[in-house]
Amino acid sequence: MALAAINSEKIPNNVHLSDDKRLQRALEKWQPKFLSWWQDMGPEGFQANDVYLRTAISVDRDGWAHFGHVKMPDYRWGIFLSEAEKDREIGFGDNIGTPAWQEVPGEHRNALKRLIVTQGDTEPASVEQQRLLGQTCPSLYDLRNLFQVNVEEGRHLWAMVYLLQSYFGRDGREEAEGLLERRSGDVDKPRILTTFNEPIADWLSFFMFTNFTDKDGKYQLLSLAESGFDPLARTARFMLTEEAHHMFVGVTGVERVVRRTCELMKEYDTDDVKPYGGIPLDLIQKYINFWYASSLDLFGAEKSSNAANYFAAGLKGRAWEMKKYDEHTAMNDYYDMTVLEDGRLTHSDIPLRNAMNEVLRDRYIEDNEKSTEKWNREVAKHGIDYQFKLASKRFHRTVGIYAGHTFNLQGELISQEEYKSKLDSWIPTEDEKVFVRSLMQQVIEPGKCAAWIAPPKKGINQNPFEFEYVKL
Ligand code: BYC
Ligand code: FE
Ligand code: FE
Repeated sequence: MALAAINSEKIPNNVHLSDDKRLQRALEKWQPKFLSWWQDMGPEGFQANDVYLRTAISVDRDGWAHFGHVKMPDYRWGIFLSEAEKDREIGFGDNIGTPAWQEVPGEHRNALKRLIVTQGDTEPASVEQQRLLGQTCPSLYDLRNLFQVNVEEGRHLWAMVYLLQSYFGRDGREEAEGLLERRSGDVDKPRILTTFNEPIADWLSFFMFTNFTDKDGKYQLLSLAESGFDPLARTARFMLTEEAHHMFVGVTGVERVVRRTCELMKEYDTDDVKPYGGIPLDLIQKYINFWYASSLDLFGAEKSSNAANYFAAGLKGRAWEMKKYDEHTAMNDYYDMTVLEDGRLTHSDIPLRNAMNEVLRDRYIEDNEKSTEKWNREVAKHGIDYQFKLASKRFHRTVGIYAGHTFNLQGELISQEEYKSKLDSWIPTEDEKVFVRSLMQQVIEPGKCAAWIAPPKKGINQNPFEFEYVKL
């Protein structure tokens, strides 16, 4: 029933789009531009193949998604907001207890637009970064997961464009165009945040990205889900539903690489599995170091007046603001921050509102500990003595107070010379990236899997691994 109702609309939605002709026209004008961007910058190849994809069709907790084979350009990118909470109030900051905004408050218009544009920019950026990976997929199952992530990031772009076109008038429409014009990695018109301009040239990087970077997405969306601007909060809440699978792809992807490496280590009784077509554990650790540090940057500066203003205004809260905190003004509290003073590390009490980026980053770090524990359990199962570790949050940063200083993996301040001489042992070198890329040979026979990665323990939506996830 739900599916039939939604399929009758050009743009599936639960926002009564057909009642708002002006908005509907604006979105229908943007739609062909999106499709043309998808053709140019979306996945290379496989656009004419049927892919077993999940499509959001409603916001019902059970039954929000429909699974079936569909050609990617025919994917039904829809607009879905979580159900409205009756009489919702702003839960934090200076406007606490006043009704949540259903329209954009004039004094916060620019700040809100900036948040929405920044969020929106990451979605197409990630599709661009991943566009060539189909050529080297390790299995049909992985190929399908890649495309699933890609179409859903496309839907997340739609979600932000809906907010821009619906609530921000003409400059919202201009920003919506801009989201299709910037390009990941482009020198002249790059994407806004650094991580989204990094190349994702191999599947190990893809799994690192969907684990570490999509998880930044989770935490940013959790904080936007608390927003006093109700349409943004409701949009973010529904996006989180889809996000879980993206991180699943990442964490289990790395786990499968680890499993395969451990099998090879056992079989050949060596740590150096390169000659046998595996990725050594310490090289996996170097990929972790790189993508983790880059994703930590995405939380912004440790001390940020932007973040303080967002919180004060009620635009962006902490993750689980209403569920996990008792005090919601953050006015009289401090954050004990490790800062640099006269060339050494010391402590400083930072007014909590100014430390909101850091508070969110801390929740994110805790979440990541769970991924490394999972990978370490896999290593332990094989009776191998090795542990993955997350580097200090000061290591290899390019944003915030630690940027421009040199720290080792433990977060100790070291000289530039020492840093330079050791960096190659901490993050992947060009040669190592070339090696990893050399392993990436396309495998697209149903039920077959590349040799550098173990097959998954189960398939998608109760289907077996051998299922024809992409019809060739
Ligand atoms: N790269 O005061 P600060 C996702 C800039 S991922 C480059 O700390 P703020 C997804 C910053 O713009 C989630 N520049 O800034 C994942 C500022 O510039 P100006 C994306 C950076 O605003 C995978 C200056 O540095 N969502 O969904 O407090 C696949 C000072 O910084 C970076 C959001 O990000 C950087 N990494 O914090 C697909 C949520 N970081 O003003 C999708 C919306 C900072 O001096 N965005 N700068 O020129 C925000 O909440 C904030 O903009 C940020 C930055 C947390 C990102
Ligand atoms: Fe997303
Ligand atoms: Fe995602």
